[in-house]
Amino acid sequence: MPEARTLVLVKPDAVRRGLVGEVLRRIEAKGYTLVAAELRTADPALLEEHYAEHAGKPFFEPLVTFMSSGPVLAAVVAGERVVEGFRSLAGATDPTSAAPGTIRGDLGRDWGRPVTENLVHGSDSDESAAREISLWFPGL
Ligand code: RTP
Ligand code: MG
Repeated sequence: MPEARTLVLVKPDAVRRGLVGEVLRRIEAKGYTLVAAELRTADPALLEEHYAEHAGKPFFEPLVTFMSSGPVLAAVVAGERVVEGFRSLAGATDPTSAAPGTIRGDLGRDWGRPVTENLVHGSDSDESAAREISLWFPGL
C-alpha cells in the first residue's frame, strides 16, 4: 500500500503570527515527510469547494472570508497513518480547550472573533485527503 498522505493548511492567523516554522517543525519532529508546500492566498471559490461539507452552516461565509484574508501555507505531508497523526498533533477544533502539547492547545486561543481561528487544518480521512490534495495540488 502506498504511504498515507494528508493535506495540511497553516491558516492565515498562524501565517500572520509567524508560526509557519513552528508548525512545520512539529510535523518534521514527529517524523512525517513534507511532499509539497506552497504559500498562497486562496480564492474564495477554492475554499468553498474545500469546505463544501460546511456549506449552509452559520460559520461557512465567515470561514471562507477568514481563510482568504491572507496567505496560507498549503502542504502535502506523508507518513504511516498521517491523517490521524496530524489531527492528533493539531488538537481539538476549539483552541481554548485543545489539550496542551497540541498545536492548537499550545499556540491558539479565542480572540472573540466570529470564526474559530485555530491555526491549522488537517484532512479528516484518507478520502478527504485525496479530495483535498487534488483540489490544492492538481496532478500530485
Ligand atoms: P479543519 O477542518 O480546519 O481541520 O478543522 P476541524 O476539522 O477541527 O473543524 P471543522 O468542524 O471541520 O470546521 C472547519 C473549520 O471551521 C471553523 N469553525 N468555526 N464558529 C464555529 O462554530 C466554527 N466551527 C468551525 C474552524 O476554523 C474549523 O477549523
Ligand atoms: Mg474539518
